[in-house]
Amino acid sequence: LGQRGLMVWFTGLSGSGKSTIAIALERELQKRGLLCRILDGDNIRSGINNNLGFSEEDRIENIRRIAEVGKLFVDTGIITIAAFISPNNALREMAANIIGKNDFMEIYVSTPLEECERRDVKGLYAKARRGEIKNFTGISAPFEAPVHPALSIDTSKLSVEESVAELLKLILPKIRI
Ligand code: GGZ
Repeated sequence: LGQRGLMVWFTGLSGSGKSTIAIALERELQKRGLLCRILDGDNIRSGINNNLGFSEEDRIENIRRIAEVGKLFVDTGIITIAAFISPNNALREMAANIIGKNDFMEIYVSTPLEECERRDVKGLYAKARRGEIKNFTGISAPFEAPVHPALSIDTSKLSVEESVAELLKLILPKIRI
């Protein structure tokens, strides 16, 4: 295959830019002939995890299954990009332990809550403020910032292109065999 597998794990609030950066990163990796795969709400919460909601318990099971599936991809040699809120250190620690810490790179998309709420692309923050969505991360459920992420990306300060350039600097040296 000519590459090593790696889990690039994005954590951050809803609307912080995780998926946007993941897609741009995927494009740049593919341009370099590298095999990669995005795991996100669109392909996980709609399928394998369609029986899960947003209680603490369900978020644990959500992340556990994502990590187990992700491990299969990583062990196949695929650069796997996960974009989930994964709102606390214990959840991300569980994912890292399942995948293996050597193959796990934690990226914090640190865009401030005020900016995520200002964007409110899907109108979810407004709904959460009105009480129409319960346990909404950042509003009525906690988000714990990572302690030692490999990289922090604040999309209110950094463009998508700049963010991807920073990511490539970290990722490319790790996946050469
Ligand atoms: C957080 C929620 C919630 C609640 C629905 N809290 O911006 P989005 O819409 O597309 O991304 C959010 C997504 C979060 O799912 P994750 O699997 O990433 O979360 S976790 O890692 O915590 O399990 C949001 C939508 O689902 N959404 N209700 N209550 N986000």
